[in-house]
Amino acid sequence: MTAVTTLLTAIAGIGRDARSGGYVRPVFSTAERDLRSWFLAEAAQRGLDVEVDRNGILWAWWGLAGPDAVVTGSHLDSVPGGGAFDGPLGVAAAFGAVDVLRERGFTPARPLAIAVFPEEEGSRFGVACLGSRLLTGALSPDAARTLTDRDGNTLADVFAAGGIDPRWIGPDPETLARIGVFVELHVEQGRGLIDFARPFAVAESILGHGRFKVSVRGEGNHAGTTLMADRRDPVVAAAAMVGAIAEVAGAIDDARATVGRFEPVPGGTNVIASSVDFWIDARHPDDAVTRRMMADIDRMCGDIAAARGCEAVLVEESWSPTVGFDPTLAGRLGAALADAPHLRTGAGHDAGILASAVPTGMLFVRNPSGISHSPEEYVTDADADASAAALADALQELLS
Ligand code: HGY
Ligand code: MN
Ligand code: MN
Repeated sequence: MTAVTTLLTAIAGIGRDARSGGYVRPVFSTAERDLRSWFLAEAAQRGLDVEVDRNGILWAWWGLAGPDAVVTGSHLDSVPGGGAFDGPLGVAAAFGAVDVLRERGFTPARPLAIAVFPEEEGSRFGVACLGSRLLTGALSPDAARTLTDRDGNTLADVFAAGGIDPRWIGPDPETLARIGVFVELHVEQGRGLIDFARPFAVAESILGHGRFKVSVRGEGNHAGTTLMADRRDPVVAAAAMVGAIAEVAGAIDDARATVGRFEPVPGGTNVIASSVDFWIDARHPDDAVTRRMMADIDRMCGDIAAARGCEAVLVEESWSPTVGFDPTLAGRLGAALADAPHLRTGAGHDAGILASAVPTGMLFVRNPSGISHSPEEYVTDADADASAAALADALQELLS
């Protein structure tokens, strides 16, 4: 068996970003395509038959691709400056679990597949879990094809360059029908397992989350010849909005609202910007609360903009409702992993999208830093290597 840490070490150099100290692995970038090649090589080494489906999802099959399959896996793309484990740990542990099951002499009673879903982070095209949304029909192919990245490349062009014909992306009921159950292993992205002092947990639910783009328009001008009183500076308006957004969310129990991307145009030191785009990631366990919070934020941005001679437009880019995982499956996973606590998570996953179509569960692996979407994200070698056996225990329960 190849240790999970060995598998992760083999890809540790791919997509490293000196500026953030983390990883930059956008879908179909050189880095993510190198990771896809790594996946194909590891699958081939295990005699797994690999398919790439119409949406760019990779499937490595142990046994004939067929109905009622047990599917595991995760994603290989990252957020900008992401950690080493968010996504790849679930893929590496899946290969490790296949090795463990084979060493146990176990023969699955039904097909097993390891899946890799593209653009889980939505970091290139703005829609989280894009691949699983296309597969399940949660995202229209026409809408997907016109999405663009920061450089203006359309998803259609990027997928075509990655070998995926954009004419055929979209709902794939035949592929979906093959999935009997999906179980994703993932690094825990909070402090839950630190507080429980346990290595693994079973997921209970995923917090609903929405992504929204705010475009603030003012008047571009010269930084030296324009008096302060004569300005309609969209950066000043947007900065006031960002502070107010944090206060609105801070006043609502369990709500989160984050602005992590803020782009003045044209972005010159001696230039008053003409416009600013920034994005809001908003989350709460109750979708209605998130909707109300965003309505309040929309009104507040409009008022702040008007008070400064600017205009603000807020549009929704991505929405994932709160998901409660299948309790029967969660019970089976819990039985397979002795005394693993059940955890709610604030992080989104493809498992959350697939849950609308098939029984879905997740396993979390302890992250001693409690930090994620950062180079600080961490899993000990012992827990990473043990995650293969933990996933194998869960899969064996489902494959028997
Ligand atoms: O954003 C999230 O919650 C996930 O990491 N994609
Ligand atoms: Mn993530
Ligand atoms: Mn992830």
